[in-house]
Amino acid sequence: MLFDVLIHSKGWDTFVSNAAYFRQIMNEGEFVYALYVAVIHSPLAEHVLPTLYEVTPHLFTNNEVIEAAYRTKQTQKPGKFKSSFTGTKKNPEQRVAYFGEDIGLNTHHVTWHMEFPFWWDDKYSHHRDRKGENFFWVHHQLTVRFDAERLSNYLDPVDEQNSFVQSLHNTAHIVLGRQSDPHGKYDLPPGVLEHFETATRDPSFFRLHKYMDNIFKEHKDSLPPYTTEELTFTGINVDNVAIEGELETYFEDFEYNLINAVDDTEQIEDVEISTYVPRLNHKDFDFKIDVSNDKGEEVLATVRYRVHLR
Ligand SMILES: [Cu+2]
Repeated sequence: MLFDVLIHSKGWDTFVSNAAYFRQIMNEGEFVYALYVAVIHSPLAEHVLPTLYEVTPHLFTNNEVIEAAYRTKQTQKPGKFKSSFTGTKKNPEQRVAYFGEDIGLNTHHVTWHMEFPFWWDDKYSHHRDRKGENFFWVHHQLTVRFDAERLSNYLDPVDEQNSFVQSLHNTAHIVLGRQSDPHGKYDLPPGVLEHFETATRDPSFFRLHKYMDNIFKEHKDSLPPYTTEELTFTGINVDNVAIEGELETYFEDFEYNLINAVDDTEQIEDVEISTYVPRLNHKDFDFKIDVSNDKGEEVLATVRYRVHLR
C-alpha cells in the first residue's frame, strides 16, 4: 500500500509529505522496506537513501553489540565496539562467517531484492526485464563465491539442500527460517532466512540456493547450444590479456554508525555510538586487455571476466 502511494506521488513534495505522514503510523520495518523500494524505483528520487546497515543496524549486527549500544546511550558516554561473528569458533562453519555476515554482502542482497521485488507489477512504472535470468545470475554469483571462500578456508563446497516443497524460493526461506518454532507455539520471532537483510548469515541459505541454482543449470543444459555465429564477434580480436599487480586479500576493520540501533527521545542527548567489524578487502590490481578492431568502424563491446581458482 505505501509503495503504491509513494510511487504514484506526482511530485517530490507530495512524496516527502506522504513518507513523513506514514512514518508516524506504520510498522517500522514495513515503512523502511516500502520507502526504500519506492526511492529506488521512483524517477523523483532515484537512489538517494543512506545505507541500510546504518538505518536498521539490528539486522546487520548481533545482540551483544545492540546491548552495548543501549548501555552507551543510557550512560551518555560515547562508545565504539567490536562486532564479532555469531556462533562459536569450534564450529568449522565459523571460518566463513566473515562472508555470510558481511554487512556489504547483506546490503547487496537486500538491495538486489528491492531492485527486483518478487511482487513487481509493470503497471507501477516500467517493465522489469529478464527477471528470472537476473535472479539466477545474482544468486549464482553468491553461491559460487561462497564456495570459493570455503575452499580457501579448507571447507568443502556446499551440498545442495534436498527440497520439500514445490513453491520454491519464498516458501523455502520461510520453512527453513521457522525451524525452531514451526507452528508458532512459542511465538518466536522469524529466523534470519525470512529477512533479505539477514538471510546469508545462515549457511543453509547457500544450500537452498545451490539447489535452485542446479535447477536453473538443468534448464540451461536443456537449451540448444549456441551457434558459432552467436559466439563470435567477427572483426574484433583480443590480442593479449594480462593482470598488472597481484590479487592480494586482507582483512581490515570497518566502522559504522549505530545511532539508529537505540530508541530515541528528544529529552535525551544523542551520543556517538559505532561498531567496527573485520571485512575482507583486496589490494588494487588491473586487467590489461589489448583489443583490436578490424571492422573499419566504431563498435560497442562489453568485457566480462570469470576468475578460475587454482
Ligand atoms: Cu536472494
